Amino acid sequence: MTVMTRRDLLAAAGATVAGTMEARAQTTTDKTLIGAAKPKNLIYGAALATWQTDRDATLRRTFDRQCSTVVPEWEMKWGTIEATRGTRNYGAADRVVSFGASHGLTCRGHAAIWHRNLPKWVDAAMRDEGISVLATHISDLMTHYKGKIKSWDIVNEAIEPKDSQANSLRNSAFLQRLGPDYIGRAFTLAAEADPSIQGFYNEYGLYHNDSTDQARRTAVLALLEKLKSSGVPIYGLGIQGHLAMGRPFDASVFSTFLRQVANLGLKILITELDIDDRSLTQTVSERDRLVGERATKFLTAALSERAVEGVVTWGLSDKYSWLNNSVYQKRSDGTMNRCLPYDENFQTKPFWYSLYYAFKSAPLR
Ligand code: 9MR
Repeated sequence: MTVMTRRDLLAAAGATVAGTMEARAQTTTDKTLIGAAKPKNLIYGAALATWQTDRDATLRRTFDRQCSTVVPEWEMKWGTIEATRGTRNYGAADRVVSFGASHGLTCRGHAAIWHRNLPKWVDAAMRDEGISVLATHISDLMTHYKGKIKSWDIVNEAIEPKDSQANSLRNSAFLQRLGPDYIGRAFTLAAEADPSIQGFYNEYGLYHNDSTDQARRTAVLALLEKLKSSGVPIYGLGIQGHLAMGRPFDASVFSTFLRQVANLGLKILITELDIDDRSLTQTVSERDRLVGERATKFLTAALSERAVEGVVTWGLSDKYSWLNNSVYQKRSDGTMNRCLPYDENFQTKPFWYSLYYAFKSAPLR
């Protein structure tokens, strides 16, 4: 008969406790989005605004548990940082970076050059001084976050086929004042200020199977090809992923596009995923089911492409989505747009499970 010593008993008890704790930790980790994404070397994150995390402990906790990445919704835009020329205010943007750091989250930069949220003075300044206006902004931004932010949306939404300009470039103040080369120059200026960044071209309207998105896919591919062949230091394409239930989606069309981008030697990130359910008139649970189904189709196609490095949703909870916080975007029946993985009470929805199982079944990177 084996007699257990007091030490054996303690060791056995310790092992059991440790084992239970480990099992619990594994279950906890496993049942989170980042717990599903990380073993595949994928990232999962979401956008936030400081006014949201300042007031909402549940939101903070959800970021803490579910994400590896955080993106500022408005804090890093030019209009926030330099509303008045020469007075650069990084206060709010820095708070997003430190929120990330204190919760173990990496911050992505969004967005250096965008035609919206552009301070009024920039247009006239570019007219008079040209590219140096962009150079000052980009190099200050990259230098300020050197060593803190690696993944950057350098140019956002520069394509708009409806503007009828050469190569479908958006008829923005940048195009008008600086000409078409401003896009490549922006990437070069960013890399000069911080050679270690991953510079993304970020764009919406690349996923629906209709002529509008087809025109944008064609134009974006042509732009990316040109940037690559001219040796511009671009790391990847950010595909925003503002999907609409009222528009058609075809996984094979989307997969072909992803492959074409990957073949240029670019990485891809889904940067702003949400699913607008304004066109759906069914019950809430049926709407959620349909949104979840669309998410699964989209995510399965996206994550099957190994150049895709992960997914960022444009928020976590419907409560704070831009689709519920702008009069222009609200559903006409007055109910919440159920566009994100969590509802307004932070209950998970089918969309959450679509993300979870898409990560689980994604090939290893
Ligand atoms: O969600 C953002 C909203 O809170 C801002 O008011 C708006 C203007 O700055 O930008 C929204 O985010 C946009 C993102 O920066 C670029 N792609 C489209 C997003 C939704 O409009």
